[in-house]
Amino acid sequence: MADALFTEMLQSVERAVTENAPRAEGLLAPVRDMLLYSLESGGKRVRPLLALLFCDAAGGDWQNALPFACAVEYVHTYSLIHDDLPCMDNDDFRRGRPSSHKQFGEANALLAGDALLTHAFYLIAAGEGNVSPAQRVRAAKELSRLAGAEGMVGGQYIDLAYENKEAGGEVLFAMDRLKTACLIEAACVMGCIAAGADEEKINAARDFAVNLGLAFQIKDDLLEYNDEANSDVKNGKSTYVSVFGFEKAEALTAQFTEKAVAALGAFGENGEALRTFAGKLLNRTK
Ligand code: GRG
Repeated sequence: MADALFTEMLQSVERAVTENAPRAEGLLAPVRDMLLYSLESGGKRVRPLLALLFCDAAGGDWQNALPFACAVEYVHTYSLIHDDLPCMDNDDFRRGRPSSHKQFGEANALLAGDALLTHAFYLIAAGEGNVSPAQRVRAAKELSRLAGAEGMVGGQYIDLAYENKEAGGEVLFAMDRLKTACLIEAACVMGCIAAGADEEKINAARDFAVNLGLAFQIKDDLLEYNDEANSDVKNGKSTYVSVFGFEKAEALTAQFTEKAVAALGAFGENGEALRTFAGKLLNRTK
């Protein structure tokens, strides 16, 4: 049941991510190619799926949340392109292919990220779907705050500040609350906004997202632990595995997932697909 819903949502996200890309033509056609190179390279689409699942759980028509879902995926894609740049994590590969700057040059990769970030807000303002102007404004407010200096960008700042400097558990949690969980929070909350959910459900979605975000990051560290291309090791970064050890990190990811699932009580039976999805993220292999 839930699997059929995930498949349908995923197909819609894949279509919408491509259809909503800027229509750059003529002299600008290479710009569109550059954006699609990163948008269509096999990301898991975790954030857009969360937006759609929360819209559904809050009683909305999830198709209405597609522009918001794409907006979050565009911000996510921009963050990965910029994160891979030589001045940041300096990664030559992303999802098994040359990273954007390796394929198109550094200046173009910078522009590709800028274009995706900007276009995300275009989609929220102008996108299709039966969503009111007030809902669009609220969504833009959430995404700009959670992706910005007090959110994901702030988390990236802490990440860079701790390169070649040991970070303890407290710093890791504070950093990933911002770097990873904030964008997940934006996705969950924007899905609720698209459904016209009340504040109780929006707060429950935040609670879910903060815990799921930390579980997701710890799981990411666990998966990268045995990966030779792992840039955390190369860049001298502390991870949950280096700070807590593999087994404790595994226990932590399960505990945070449990807390996330507990927050879904506010959605009653409608939270079932989200519960299944959280379990899939906990047991993912990539
Ligand atoms: C450059 C402002 C700026 C921020 C960068 C996203 C990010 C912040 C850094 C990338 C490195 C990293 C490990 C970030 C934590 C979030 C995370 C686990 C990203 C990977 O997300 P997935 O697994 O990626 O959803 P896919 O490839 O599936 O889309």
